[in-house]
Amino acid sequence: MITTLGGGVGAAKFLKGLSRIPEGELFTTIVNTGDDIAISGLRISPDIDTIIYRLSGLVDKEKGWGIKEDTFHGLEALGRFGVETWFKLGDKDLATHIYRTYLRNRGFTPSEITNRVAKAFGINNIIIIPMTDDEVETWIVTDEGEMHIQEYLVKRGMKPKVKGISIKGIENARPAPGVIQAIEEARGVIVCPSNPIISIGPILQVKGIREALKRTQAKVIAISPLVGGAPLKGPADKLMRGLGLEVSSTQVAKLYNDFIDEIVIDEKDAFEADTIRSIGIKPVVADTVMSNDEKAERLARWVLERFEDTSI
Ligand code: FO1
Repeated sequence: MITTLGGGVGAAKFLKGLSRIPEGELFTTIVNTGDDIAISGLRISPDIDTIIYRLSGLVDKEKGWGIKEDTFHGLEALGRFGVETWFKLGDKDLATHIYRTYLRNRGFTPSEITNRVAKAFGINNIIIIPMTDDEVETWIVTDEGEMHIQEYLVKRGMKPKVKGISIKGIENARPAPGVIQAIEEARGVIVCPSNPIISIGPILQVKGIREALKRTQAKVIAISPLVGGAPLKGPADKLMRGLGLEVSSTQVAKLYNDFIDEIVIDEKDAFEADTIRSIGIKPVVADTVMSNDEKAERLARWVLERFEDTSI
């Protein structure tokens, strides 16, 4: 079994690549839930939904999230009541949030709900597990005050200056059933090309996950989300800079230093290889830009081959 960790668009693209390998084995993916938010009484799990929509072929590829050709009549109608409509929930997407909220209200856990939603979207070769069943929310501390990650990303368009990050509820978050086992029993572990601060960061802070990654016998390979020293999408650079970190794949390697064996860096960042090697991590260089499903599959195959390579 191969186990992956990730959240959001980069992870979803890579997992789509993995899922296209016909002779592929079973994959488990542990997904960030720090981006979850309640809007108009509905529970939204953006990273889980982004992965499910991408794997099922229904994602809006242009945006990278949401369902393709969705309409927004429900949201418009909600606007009439004066509720906030900055978070663009499409009509088909709304059905997922209504179903998730309905099951939550009936006592189902996030992992049980994720399993049902994934099945309903026809996903059966990848097991998707939320990092925790406990409620966790990532908040960003900015020069304009503290705000939910979605407010920072979507409502404020990443404009406020980042000063820190606060993951609410993380001290008490326990790994969801199957998470630790998936890491311990894996043949290989892949850290997807996701934001190291807000996507992978919260997963690593759930009790016992980082320790399991250090303990596992499996080779752990991370894929840097940076290309040419910048993220393809999203706020990784703003967050890293705001936390006083350098924006580079070397820095990503340093953040994972205690549990990864190798890091895949993009061709454009090949010059960082020597520095990465000097901190004790093996750098491997590839074209990491997944501009279509074929390229995602090529990268996924290439990463899987790295598990057969035993050279240092
Ligand atoms: N991202 C936006 O930039 N604008 C939106 O209005 C928006 C709505 C939205 C609704 C459902 C969903 O699952 C994701 C949505 N996203 C939106 C994406 C989301 O903010 C981020 O991609 C992730 O949270 C970061 O991984």
